[in-house]
Amino acid sequence: MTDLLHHPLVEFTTEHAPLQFINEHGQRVENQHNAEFDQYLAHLSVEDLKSFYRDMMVVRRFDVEATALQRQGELALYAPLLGQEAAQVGSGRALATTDMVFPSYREHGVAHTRGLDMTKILQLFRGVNHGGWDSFERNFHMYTLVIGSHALHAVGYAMGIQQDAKLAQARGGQEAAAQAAPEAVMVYFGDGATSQGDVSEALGFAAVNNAPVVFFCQNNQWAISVPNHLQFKSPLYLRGTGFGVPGVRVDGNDVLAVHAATRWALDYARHGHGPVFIEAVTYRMGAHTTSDDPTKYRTREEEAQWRAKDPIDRIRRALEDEGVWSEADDAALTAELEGFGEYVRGYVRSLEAPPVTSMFDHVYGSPNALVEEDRAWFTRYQESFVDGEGDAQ
Ligand SMILES: Cc1ncc(C[n+]2csc(CCOP(=O)(O)OP(=O)(O)O)c2C)c(N)n1
Repeated sequence: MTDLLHHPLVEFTTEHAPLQFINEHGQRVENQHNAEFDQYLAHLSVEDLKSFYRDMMVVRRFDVEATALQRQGELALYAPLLGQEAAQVGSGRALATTDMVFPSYREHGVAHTRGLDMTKILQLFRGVNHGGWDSFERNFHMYTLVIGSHALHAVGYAMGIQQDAKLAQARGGQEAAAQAAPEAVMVYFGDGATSQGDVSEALGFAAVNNAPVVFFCQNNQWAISVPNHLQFKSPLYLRGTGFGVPGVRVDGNDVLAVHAATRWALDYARHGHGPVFIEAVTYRMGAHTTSDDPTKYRTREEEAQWRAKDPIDRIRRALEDEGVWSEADDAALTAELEGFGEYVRGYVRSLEAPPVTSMFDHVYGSPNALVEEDRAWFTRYQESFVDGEGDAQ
């Protein structure tokens, strides 16, 4: 009889082995699987590799600072990305500036690769506004806190790109359309999001419309306290195949493997072949958010196992082994990180709370009588506090 109480973790059999270029000891890996993806790393110079490491270190420093700021009461909440730096930097650095990104709420590293000042994100976590950046300035959409919903937004946007290309062709002829750089969309979500109907609906729509969208799933093993084995029984990278969307599983702690797979997928999507699903196998080393206590649901052994696969140690070891990382590089990076940490702390502490009635300002794009009524009521309510605590200004 089947043991219904036994839920094995999805196993990494050879068949399901993730794409890898650098193993957890920092050693180069060569096999048939990665040989197919080699061409997507050919453009990288030693300086590029060093900058991958540098980006990951900056992102981690940001994470450490933001977590500490939350503990000091400067932020209401923070969602750490500790451990997911390679998944985010490797994939983010594969994007073209013209591509559009739909992140969820943990994509601080991707924001950094887009050239967005990650610190701006902390406006949201301090609670002074709903975002703090312009989605179109860096083609990096607002964070989405409703799990999986933005997969649908991403597909809609990708279909819009297709329609724009058709229009351009109709207006300017074949030549003009061919000259425009083909754009793609990337949507980031976690393993937990794959349990939402929205993600399945998005996959179906993207597939039949051949939409230029890459579904990038960071499988960090946990959806808050719910582990992988309580969410699915078949490897996640195969999730798209039933919809006709090819999938690739990549070692999410290997920045080069992530980079190669994402470049391939974006190329595939932007050249009219349709969507791709990438599963980056990684681990959330920190808490889900600063409100969560992972000691309640996961073991110290599991954490130690993954700590040994730290994505930053791995690339650092590879750079050292190749003799391209010097003491001078180290000194320069340390100084840069110190300055950056100071900047993050100063920026957050300088953020002022807006007037509470500002929450009514952007409900609609044009004046709305009902919203104005609500604003007037709320203002009267605030003024009813005699101790001045409810200052509506
Ligand atoms: C539609 C919806 N349902 C539930 C929640 C509550 N919630 C917030 S985060 C989360 C887990 C998400 O896990 P995962 O998709 O794996 O992403 P991760 O946080 O691990 O990056 C849940 C259930 C939500 N925000 N939205």
